[in-house]
Parts: sequence; structure tokens; C-alpha cells
Amino acid sequence: MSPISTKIHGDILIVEANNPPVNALGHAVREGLVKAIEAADAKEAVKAVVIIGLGQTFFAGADISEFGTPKAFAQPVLPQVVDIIENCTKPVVAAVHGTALGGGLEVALACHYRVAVPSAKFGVPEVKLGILPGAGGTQRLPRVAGVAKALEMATSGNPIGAKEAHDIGLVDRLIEGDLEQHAVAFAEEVRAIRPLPKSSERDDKLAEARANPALFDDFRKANAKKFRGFDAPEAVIKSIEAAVAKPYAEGVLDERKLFMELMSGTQAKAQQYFFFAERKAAKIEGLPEDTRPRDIRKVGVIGAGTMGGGISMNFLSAGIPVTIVETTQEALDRGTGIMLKNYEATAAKGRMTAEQVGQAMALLTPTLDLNALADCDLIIEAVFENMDVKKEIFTKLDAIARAGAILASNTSYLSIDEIAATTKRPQDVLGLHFFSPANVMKLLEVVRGAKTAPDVLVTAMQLAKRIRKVAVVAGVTYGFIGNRMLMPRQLQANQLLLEGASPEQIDRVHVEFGMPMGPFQMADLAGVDIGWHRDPNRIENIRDKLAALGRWGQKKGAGYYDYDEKRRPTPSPVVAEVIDEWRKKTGTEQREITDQEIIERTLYTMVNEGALILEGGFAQRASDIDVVWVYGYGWPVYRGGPMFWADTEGLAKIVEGLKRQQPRLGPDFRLSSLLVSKAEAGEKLTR
Ligand code: T1G
Repeated sequence: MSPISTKIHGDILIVEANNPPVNALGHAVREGLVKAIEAADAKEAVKAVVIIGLGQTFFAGADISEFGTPKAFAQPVLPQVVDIIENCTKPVVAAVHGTALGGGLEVALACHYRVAVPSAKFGVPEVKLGILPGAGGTQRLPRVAGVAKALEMATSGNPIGAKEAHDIGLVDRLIEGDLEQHAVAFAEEVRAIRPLPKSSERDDKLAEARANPALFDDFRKANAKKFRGFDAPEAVIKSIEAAVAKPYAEGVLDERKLFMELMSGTQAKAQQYFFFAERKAAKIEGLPEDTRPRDIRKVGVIGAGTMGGGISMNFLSAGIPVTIVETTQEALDRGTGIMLKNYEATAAKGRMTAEQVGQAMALLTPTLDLNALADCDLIIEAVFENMDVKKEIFTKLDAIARAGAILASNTSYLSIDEIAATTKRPQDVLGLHFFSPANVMKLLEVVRGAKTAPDVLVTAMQLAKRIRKVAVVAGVTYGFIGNRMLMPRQLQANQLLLEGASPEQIDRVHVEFGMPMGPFQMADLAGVDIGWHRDPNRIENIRDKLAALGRWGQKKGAGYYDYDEKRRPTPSPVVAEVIDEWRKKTGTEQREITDQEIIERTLYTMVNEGALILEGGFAQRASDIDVVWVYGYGWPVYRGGPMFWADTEGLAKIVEGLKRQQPRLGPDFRLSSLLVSKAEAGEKLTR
């Protein structure tokens, strides 16, 4: 049964797409579309055509699950489909609801007209998959929406709303009411208009770029930092440059060439892998089919510090009331003040209205009384990272919280099982590990205790989506997934300092690899004093010494680097001296450290730790580990994540490197048997 069906309304042929869940333009859909358009052309009685999606949306793009299979390039390919639509001898109207994305927008652009409901969205997210709009999008979009808007949309991959699309001429009419009915009426209106308006033949909106040849290079410069390391954005720019410089028929050949080059590259494979990895992370294997989430209407947060405030903002922004508890009025006022300041900063950037800020803050109930949490459905503890403090709080919560309330700790490292054991309801206890700043970072590690009930887990995963987080289930192991993998990286980075590398060299290697910053830049940002024992007389390593000197990082103007008033880092002679002193004190033999050794000792050991986490069952799948690292630490998505990257490096090469470095990896290093066995079997971690 074809996912494309047709019906006649008067003399209008309505073409309906029914390929749930998102009407992806798989091979059968492409075939059906061509057949329908050819039928419309052949039937004298048909005066116009409406193409509409059934279900949640218009076409949301090519079928990504076909990529890498023969179906992706089975005729008719999308470039053929869009040209057949545009060359139809009757006017074709795209009736859009939901999201017209990628190939979906390209189909709409090939139609002669576009109408949409106000909630519809239009975008070309291909760049997020490491490719570019490959069915005429880079040629038609600039001609319809203008070059600047096309550049912005196609290099960011972010959609625009129907109102904006209408304002820039991408949508001909906004439809209030029944989409199909109004689209047919629109088709009736335009049925006799000739010549048919073809996007590929428009030229008026290219004039701005022709009059400003610097436009493209200015755009490159303005976005250099954002595009650093990615191949696709530059290819998009080149393809749109071709749209301006050449007639459609030639420019579309450039687009095709650039598309095929990207599609065959590792970055596209990595980003397409990651698209599915992110969605797979939301699925918890092995839960009873009938597990239902609990209802979360009210949240309690204990602690109004940086984390507690940031965590609260996630719920307030999603319209969920929060009762926030502190121990002193001063701490409470400071915490709620910072939350308001953060909201106001967001509003100043135009990302929230003042009214929305007011609405969010109105849902907040600050209090000094822990008993005020008695009616909360979920209570999140976000206090000092000390097990005794947490145990004391959970003991109290056990007596206060209503039956069925979920009790969560935001701990970054500590055992959820130990915390749960202080309550009579271990089945209601889990970890919700937010990443700082909690109101910004998308990652949420959902830490599953040995006794955490299935419905508690399902509730957490559903709530994560509601507060726009990407959740990954982690087991109870010190540091869970992300922070546990950070430890060998930090250990080796510190050791490399002693052996002759500088903070600048180590950080440079990581930044050149694609990380947003290296281990020491990250320490300065987070705070050199985080996790420090705070005894300035107890100096056991370089970090202790810097912390004792008050070099706590950016917030103090000095850490592993010196900072100017704009927080710009420069190498620090003081730090060089401290490192030298410790090299002598530890009698460490000095030698030339190569960049490759830094990669092997910091990134290979991270991969090994990820494999140990998998071995221990503390992550459900290797791709979950990649989701943690991309969303929690800025791992470059064009490398897929540490586990995908290991597969592209080659596991045998990684094992060989680790064995070579083993004498320097310290007594606690343990080579993962899973990594070794996969390497020997020529298998991959992520497939
Ligand atoms: N192909 C195949 N499956 C897709 C899909 C797609 N394009 N989009 C979504 N899915 C699956 C997804 O894996 C999940 O499956 C289910 O649908 C619901 O998705 C030539 C080449 C449309 C905004 O990049 O942005 O066109 O996990 O959980 O939150 O130029 O899906 O249920 O088994 O995300 O409501 C360009 C990608 C393709 C759009 C809906 N298009 N999709 O969000 O649901 S390249 C895209 C999305 C292209 C042409 C090129 C979102 C959504 P499962 P979901 P959602």
C-alpha cells in the first residue's frame, strides 16, 4: 500500500502523504509523489494539485534510516522528484503543517505555491546531519527567501516559524482553520494563473548578494568560531554562492557534487549516527511493557545555590511549580535573585518576554521550611557534595515527603544506593545529575539505583523531555558515565604536566581535536577549587598548590592561566614555576611530549574507561556514552562521540596505543577486556 494516496475535490487533485511518524521521504513516498504528479499532468480534468501530509506533519525530510542503504539512491531520487513537481503543467500547492524540514522544505519549494498553518515550521537541518540540502534547497531557498536568510537557515539548521516564512515570502498564505479545505480554496484561486511561478527561475532576490560580493566572506568570518571543525557549513556556503553566480541548472550540479562529497565523509556518518543515538538514549531496555510514569505536578528543590537555582529554572520554564528550600534567608534571597537575573539576561537577548519571566518566577515558592515539600511529587536534593549531608537530608525527606513522591539527588559522583538506603522507600530514589549551568546544559544523567522502580525511571525520562533535556540512564558507579571518564583524562593530563608538557600544549591538542576547551581551561572555568580539600597547608600536587595560592581559575583572574579583565587567558610564569617545582620534587624525568602521546594518554584512556563502564553495565549502550559526551562536555558531534570516534580510529590502534603507554598510565589503569576482545574480533563498540 503506497504511502501516497490521491483524491479529487472538484477539479483539484489532493495528494496525501501517510508515512508515519514524520512522513519521511522514503523511496515509496518518492515513487508515489511522482506517480501522482504525472497523473495530474495527464488528466485534463485536473486543474491544480494540493500536496498535504496526514498525521503530525508535512514531509520532515529524506528518510535518514535509508542513508547508507541502496534505497537512499533508488530512483526516483529526491532531486528528480522536486523537478517533476516544479515542471508539472498545473499549479501545485504545498499545504504545510508540522515541520517542513530538509527534503520536505525542498518539496515545498518546488511547489508553485505554499500555504501553512501558523504553527508550522520550515527548515533545512541537513547541516546537523553533516550534509546539505541536496534536492535543490541551496538553489531555490535563496531565490525565494533571499541569500542572507538562506545562509542563516542552511548553516544553522534551525527552523523558522510560519509567520516569519510568510513575511519573507517563503509562504504565500497563512491558513486559519482547516488546512486542506483552505488549501483547496487557494488552489481554486490560482488554478488559471500562468506562467506558473517557479522558484528555480526567480532571480530578484539574488540581487542583494550580487551587489555585495563580500557578503559570503563576511558571513564566513562572522561564524568561523561556530563552524570550526565542521565540513558541512562551508559546503552550504559554497553551494549558495553557486546559486548566486550561476543559473539554476548549473548551480544544482554544484550542489549535487558537494552533497555527495559530504555524504561519503566521516563527519556525515558521525552526525547521522548521533541523530539516532540521541533518540535511542531515551529508551530503557527491559522495563515491563505496561510501565507508566507518575504524575509530576509540583517539584521541590533543596538548595538554592548555583545548581539548585539552575535546576529549578528548568521546571519553572516548563510551567511546573517549584518550592525551593534553603537554610538561611540570605542564601534563599541570593539564590532566587540569581535566578531572576538569569531570566532577565535571557529576556535581554530576546529569547523570553518579560511576561514569561514573570510567569516563571510566579511559580517559585522560596521557603526555609523543609516541611513545605510535603506535597511535592518530585524532590531534588542539590546541596553540598558530601555523603553525610545527603544522608541526613534523605532521612528527613523520608519522614516528610508524601507516599509515592520521587526523591532525587543531584550528586555528581556519590552512590545513589547508599543514599537510598537511608530511606524506607529506596524504590522511589534515583539520581538526577544535571550539568552546570543546569538551566543551560542539555544533558541529564538519570542514575538508576539497584532498587529504583521502573515507573520512577520512566517518569524521569519523560520529565527530561518536558524540561527539554537529553536524558541518559547511568548505573551507580563513581562519577556515573561522564565524570567517571573525565577522571583518567585529568589524571593523565596532570601526569603529563610533570613529565614535560605544558597546560597550553595539552589544551591546544584538545581544542585542535574539536573540544571547546582543554582540561586546564575547563578547570579554570569550573573552578580550580572544586573538589579541593580546602586545607592550604596540605599540598600534595600542582592543583593543591595553585588552590592554596588562591589561583582558583577565571573567577579569581588566575588559575592554570593568567586572565585579563576580559577573561582572556595567557600562559602564567607563576604556574610554570609551580610545575617546575613539582617536577623536581617528584624527581620526574623530563622529556619531549608529542601531541600524539597526549591524544593517546588522555583520549584513548577515556575510551577505555567508557568500555569499562559498558563492561560493568553502568551504561545501556556505547551510543549513550557518546550522547553524554556531546551534550555534557561539548565533544565535537562531527566525531560522533568518544565511542564512535574510537571505532573510526580503529579499536586495534587504540588498544595498541594503550599498551604502548601502559607503563606511564599508573598502577590503577586497567585495560578493558571488552575493548581488547572487540579489537581482536574486528568488531566495533557502537554497532
Ligand atoms: N528520517 C527517518 N526517521 C526520522 C526522521 C527522518 N527524517 N525524522 C524523525 N525520524 C524518526 C525518529 O528517529 C523517531 O524514531 C521518530 O521519527 C520521531 O522522531 C535531500 C537528504 C521531525 C522535528 O533532519 O528533526 O532531507 O525513535 O523523536 O521530537 O536535502 O524528528 O520513534 O523510532 O525526533 O516529534 C532532513 C529530522 C533529513 C529532520 C520530529 N530532516 N527529524 O521531532 O520526534 S536529510 C531532518 C527531526 C534531507 C535532503 C536531505 C524530528 C522532528 P523512533 P523524534 P519529535
